[in-house]
Amino acid sequence: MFDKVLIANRGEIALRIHRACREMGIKTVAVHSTADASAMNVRLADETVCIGPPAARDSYLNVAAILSAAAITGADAIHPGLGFLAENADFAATVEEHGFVFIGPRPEHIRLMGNKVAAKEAARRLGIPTVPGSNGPVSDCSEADAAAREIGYPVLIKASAGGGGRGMKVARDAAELGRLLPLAQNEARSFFGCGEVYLERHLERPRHIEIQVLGDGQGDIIQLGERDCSLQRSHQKMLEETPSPALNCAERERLGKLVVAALRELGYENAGTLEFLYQDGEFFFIEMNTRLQVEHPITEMISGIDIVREQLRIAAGAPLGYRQTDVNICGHAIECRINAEDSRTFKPSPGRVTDYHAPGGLGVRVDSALYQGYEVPPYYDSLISKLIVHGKSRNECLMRLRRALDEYVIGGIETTIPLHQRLTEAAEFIDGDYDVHWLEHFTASLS
Ligand code: MV4
Repeated sequence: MFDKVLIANRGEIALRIHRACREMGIKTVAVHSTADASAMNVRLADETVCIGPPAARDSYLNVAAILSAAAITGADAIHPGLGFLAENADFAATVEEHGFVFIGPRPEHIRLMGNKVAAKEAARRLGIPTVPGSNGPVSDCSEADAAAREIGYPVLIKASAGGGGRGMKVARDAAELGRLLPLAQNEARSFFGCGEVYLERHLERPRHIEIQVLGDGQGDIIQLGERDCSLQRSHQKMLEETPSPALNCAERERLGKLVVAALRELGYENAGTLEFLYQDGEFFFIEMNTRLQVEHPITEMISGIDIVREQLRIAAGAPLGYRQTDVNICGHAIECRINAEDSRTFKPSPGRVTDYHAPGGLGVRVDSALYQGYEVPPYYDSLISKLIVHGKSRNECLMRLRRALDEYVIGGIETTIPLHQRLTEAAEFIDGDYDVHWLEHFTASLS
């Protein structure tokens, strides 16, 4: 096992990775910007290196500074966490070229899944159902309209280099497609540095279902069940749950088997998540994330498997700690993402945390780097805490979640806790009856 790991991230996820390392007897190096000098993950780390000023491009995205910090401290491996450099194939390759282990998938798999057209093509080849679409990029209006007539209107224009919903456009007929195609190409070029776009049939009321996998790189793959991430606002997830209230056992088993067979053939290594749209009993692959995800704790709660520990073991060349038959899914788990934002306007609310009391008790987990007196910096995303609750049934989980939200005190800044409290009282959420658009309407109806 590694002696020392450099954690190239910040906030709650850096602390999450530190905790896994500490439990395994691995020393940690925290790299941080000047804005994060007093962060909890920095305080707890064995060694710390300041890698630059607050702006992420000068610190958390500064590859030369991160590699220097790894060399100076004698780290064996680098965990990229999520966001920042986690899905940058060139970074993964550079880390390895400098003699450090990259704790994540191989660069070629990161690169493959980073291009959404190539990812869909690979999925199709591996027997995973995808959304009917143009099967490749479209470059001009006549080519696009021909593809759209095959697919059937309405169609969705997506960027090949995109993901996460940025720059998507719905076209309901040929005229609208002709108008939106050049716009989408220009936006894709300016957002992602690549103007390539493709078309998909537009699913009107899908749910977002994703499945967590772990691979050893030798063809051994396990899946840890699905997460329902349909509750999003402006393409930001707010609450995730597992199992999905929408799936039955047969559908769940079909999806799990499909995914394991495909990734076995790919020889996938480390943690990954396949994203699907689910509508009318059908799954359609849209993207794969080649990294640890924010919402990984709900899967840990129902499986009892420490996903970050498995990532470290796999990267160190150990076999998977579990076979598929060892994976026992138990109960229900929900995660609320708590942001430093006004719960009505969603305006960021950085500043000093004057009072802090985290909830506890049976089935309650808080993944957060907050503490009383901490100053939430204004430079990064506003996720400050994840409240994760586990129960034997969905109903027990919901009751426990309401109780834990009521106990949680974060004073001095605005947070989205009040929104989560209202959400847990909404009939549609209680009934599990929601699609990817529902939360948008719900939050609009409150203000
Ligand atoms: C779609 C879709 C409907 N039809 N693709 C948005 C984020 C990106 N990962 C995929 N997204 C969507 N793709 C087809 N063919 C609807 C969405 C979508 C969505 C998906 C997941 C979660 C929230 C969403 C909110 C709006 C739209």
